[in-house]
Amino acid sequence: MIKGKIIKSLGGFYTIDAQGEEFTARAKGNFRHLGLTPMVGDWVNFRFDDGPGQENLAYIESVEVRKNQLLRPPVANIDQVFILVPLAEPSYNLYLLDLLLVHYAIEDLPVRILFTKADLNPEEGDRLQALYSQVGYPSHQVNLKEKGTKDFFYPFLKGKTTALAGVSAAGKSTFTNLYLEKELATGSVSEKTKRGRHTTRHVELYPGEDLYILDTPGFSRIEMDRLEIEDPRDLDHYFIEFRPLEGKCKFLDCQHLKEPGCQIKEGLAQGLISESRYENYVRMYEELEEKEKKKWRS
Ligand SMILES: Nc1nc2c(ncn2[C@@H]2O[C@H](COP(=O)(O)OP(=O)(O)OP(=O)(O)O)[C@@H](O)[C@H]2O)c(=O)[nH]1
Ligand SMILES: [Mg+2]
Ligand SMILES: [Zn+2]
Repeated sequence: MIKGKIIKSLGGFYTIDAQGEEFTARAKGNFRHLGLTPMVGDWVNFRFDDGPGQENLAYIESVEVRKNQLLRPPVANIDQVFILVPLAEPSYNLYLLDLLLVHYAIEDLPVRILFTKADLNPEEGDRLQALYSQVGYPSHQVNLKEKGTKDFFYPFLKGKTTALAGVSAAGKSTFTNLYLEKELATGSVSEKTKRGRHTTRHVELYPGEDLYILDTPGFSRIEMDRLEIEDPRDLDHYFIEFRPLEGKCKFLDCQHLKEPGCQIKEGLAQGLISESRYENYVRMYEELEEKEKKKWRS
């Protein structure tokens, strides 16, 4: 039996990276009635079918227990997420960034923020890197086309499986390409809109030197249903800079909106909490409330 990692899944065929080589495999029928479908990111054990004419096809015999499992995109065993936020072309959207940060806080995944295309907008790069570092996220501004970028990020990637997230044209495939031998397709915003689609169209895990990177298609819509929160009152916990103030407001059930004696609003007044982060908290809170109301109406 050989152990490897599924890096691609297409029409019932799995591509497995093992011992520096790629193998194509099918899953044994017995998985289906166990309700278990192998997925990208799974560590699996497989063997070759030695029947006549089957020499090159492998069979997955077992799937190892998953450390975690994401739904969108469907992938297992992610160690960390890099959120790529373009500083220009297209211009950034901090609401979307804060939404993603809540999403990954719920998933309990470590996040690093890369403000890309810093060469096109260095002033905003400085401001946003400082803002999100103060919130508590490791943040960088980077020109992905600059020599040195590869070596700079390598220590953060080594030994890990890293998922990339971000809108179309954020630079996810450009970043992935730094660590691969083969070259992935990349494209400018205008090329993308002309063709009306994203350059990357499927989810694939790429093996590099002691690392895996998940390149994903960018999303262009802000999807509130991405948030797996039922009760808007749980939202504050996922704004990580609010956590030290948890339980310190005058009212125990303070939602930090209009209540007196609110420590979050106090922090805002003192400049400890950023205005855009607070505004996005309120906007998310209201959208969650709206979602809840709709649920009761239907
Ligand atoms: N000037 C500049 N251009 C960059 C930088 N990073 C990426 N680009 C360019 O931005 C364009 C989009 O990059 P991609 O890597 O295709 O973006 P993507 O996130 O993979 O996009 P999708 O596959 O559509 O989700 C390409 O033309 C890149 O060459 C950067 O730091 N500076
Ligand atoms: Mg891409
Ligand atoms: Zn409060």
